[in-house]
Amino acid sequence: MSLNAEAVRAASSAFRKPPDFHPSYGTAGFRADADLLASTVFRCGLLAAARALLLGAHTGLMITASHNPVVDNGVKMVDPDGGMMPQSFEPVAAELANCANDDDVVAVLRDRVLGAALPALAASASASPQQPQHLTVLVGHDTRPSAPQLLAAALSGVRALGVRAVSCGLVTTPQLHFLVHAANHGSSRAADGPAAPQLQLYYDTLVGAFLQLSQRPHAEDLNGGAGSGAYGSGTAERKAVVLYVDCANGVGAQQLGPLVPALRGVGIELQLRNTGAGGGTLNLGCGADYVQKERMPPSEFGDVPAGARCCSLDGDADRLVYFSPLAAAAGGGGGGVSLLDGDKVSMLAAAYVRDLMGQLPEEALRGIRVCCVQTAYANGASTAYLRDVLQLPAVCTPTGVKFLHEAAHDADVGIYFESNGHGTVLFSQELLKRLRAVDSNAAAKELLLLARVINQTVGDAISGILLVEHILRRKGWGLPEWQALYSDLPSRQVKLKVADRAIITTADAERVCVTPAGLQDAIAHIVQEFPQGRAFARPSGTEDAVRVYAEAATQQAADELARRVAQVVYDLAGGLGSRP
Ligand code: G16
Repeated sequence: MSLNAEAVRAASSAFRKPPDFHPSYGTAGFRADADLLASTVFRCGLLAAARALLLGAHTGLMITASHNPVVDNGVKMVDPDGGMMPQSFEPVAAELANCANDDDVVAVLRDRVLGAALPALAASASASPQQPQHLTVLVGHDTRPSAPQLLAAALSGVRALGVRAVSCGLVTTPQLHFLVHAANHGSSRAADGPAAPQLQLYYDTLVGAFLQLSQRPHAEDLNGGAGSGAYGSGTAERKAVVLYVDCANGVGAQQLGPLVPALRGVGIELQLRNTGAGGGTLNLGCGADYVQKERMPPSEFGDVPAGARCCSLDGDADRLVYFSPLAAAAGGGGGGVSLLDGDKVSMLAAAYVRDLMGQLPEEALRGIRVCCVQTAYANGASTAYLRDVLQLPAVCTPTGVKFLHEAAHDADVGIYFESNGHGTVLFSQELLKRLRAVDSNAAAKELLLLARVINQTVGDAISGILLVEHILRRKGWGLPEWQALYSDLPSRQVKLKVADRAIITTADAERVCVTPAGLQDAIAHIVQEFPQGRAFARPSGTEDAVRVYAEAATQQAADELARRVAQVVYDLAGGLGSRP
């Protein structure tokens, strides 16, 4: 295979980079105002095709800006294993996205992306079935109005390298990750690449395993345990529930459709809200980010009774938080929500998996490591619960699924969730092999089914709903019992604008500011005034903002601590607008 420079140059000329636009590869890929992004998405198409050529396998590209406002868009890159593009490739992705002209695009692609691999690719192309036309880049998108135009740019980029581009249409980000993995593994792998996306396989895998789980008695009962202890009573287990789902006016609404009849059949009634049908705007006054940060019920929840079981997805359905509306104060004031964030999902999953592991025979457990991965945003009470009650090891990484996912892979069971609701539970191949070897043990069987319910490629709100509902049902719990696992420390998150957020750099998994000079000392000085106080500031990798997190013994104190830290950020890092 040789690079057809002329084809790349010609295709690239249709997608010129705006001169003053300097895209950077952030927390989850490129993200910006959609009007600026055509060249970036075209070049990501080139990059996804180049990764397919380099690895001899199918890759993916998702057009989404997830939780951002509807006017933004972005790209998330998917590697053949269904995971994210490795971080080592991010600098060259940024270099390609920032090329000033078509010649530079060709040069970076040839010298920096394909580079030394070009001669090898040329040699293998004649011998191998993995010629460009047999490799596929699967492209998905969310519900943003800018999607069609950016999809065209992505497809053009892929095809400029002679690789097949297949549009999966409207899919969630986790579905696209799943599809890419499926295209490269197992029964759906075709010699000439996937002709059509295999969404049915996604539902069959996750929902099929969930339905099997819901028909099984408690693992503890089957293993001869008391049965009504940790897992609750069989009667409570069968109680029908209504779950109100805030779909953020995003792609999750459509993709949850097949779950509605399937879950109704086992006594779970999904009531979908903010589906887009009511004319609502993506992520505006709704969605997981809104509910988690504002602690308010989303739009279209006015008639949902206080105490109801509710959850909220984000725009591309890779985040999930649960909540319950609180009764409005006398006089009609907004009632707020009782929030069960990503930390609560994580602890619920960790407690459950730990209980199941405790029922496995000794030989299955030898040398097996279970670990929870959190970020600096994890509520201090969740970290204490993990350490003191569950007695599981915890790892703290910087913000971003890419960091947590990697750390979770170091364990045999890696449980990772960000507080904002991104996360999953990863099972190692070694553990799955051991579980298969003892699958007459009911807990082993249940863990094997859980590994199918839980999306193994990336955090997935749909998969998360199935996981949470299964555990709650097993335990015979409602949201209050789940909430009572531990009491969150009061916390507050705020964001502010500064002239250049890149001047804030951090260390120690973002818990310490390195620059600008004096900022960390100022934050530390303020924090010591607050009992149980903890605070940090970090530049967002998805929005033009600096985020400040604070927690303290009371809500009033957490609010005040966040405000004081935001003030020093404003003063020392070039705050814009009015001082917090
Ligand atoms: C993305 C990432 C998440 C991260 C979030 C916020 O979420 O995938 O891992 O927590 O951005 O990042 P930041 O604080 O740097 O803006 P999403 O849902 O927008 O894809």
